[in-house]
Amino acid sequence: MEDTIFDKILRKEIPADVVHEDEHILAFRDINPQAPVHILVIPKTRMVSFADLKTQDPRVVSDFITGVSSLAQNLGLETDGYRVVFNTGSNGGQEVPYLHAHILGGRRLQWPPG
Ligand code: IU
Repeated sequence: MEDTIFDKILRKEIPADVVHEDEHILAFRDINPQAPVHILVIPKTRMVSFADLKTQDPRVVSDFITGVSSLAQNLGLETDGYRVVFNTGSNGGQEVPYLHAHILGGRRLQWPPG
């Protein structure tokens, strides 16, 4: 698998504005935020995209998704709501080939996305 900028952030070779880290996930602020709160969450188990989740150990999937949900709560986003996005592949607009969830909140988001 290609070494990406997120691998380097995980290894602390590149700085990032980390908001949460535990044994399963790392979460940091997006450098080009699209909402007042825009966090990227990556699993420590390396995967390219959302498409890889179906072949993972269910505990890995659960730890990742539960981590995203808990983080959104801890960020105070549950009251007004938020959005979780997994851009997947080229049509999905995925630029970094390391699975990441975007958590977007802090404003009323538009639908449908472009
Ligand atoms: P995408 O889903 O792969 O398109 O999203 C990649 C995101 O990673 C995008 O929102 C970038 O602004 C963000 N990002 C970052 O936060 N830090 C970086 O060093 C790089 C991209 I490169």
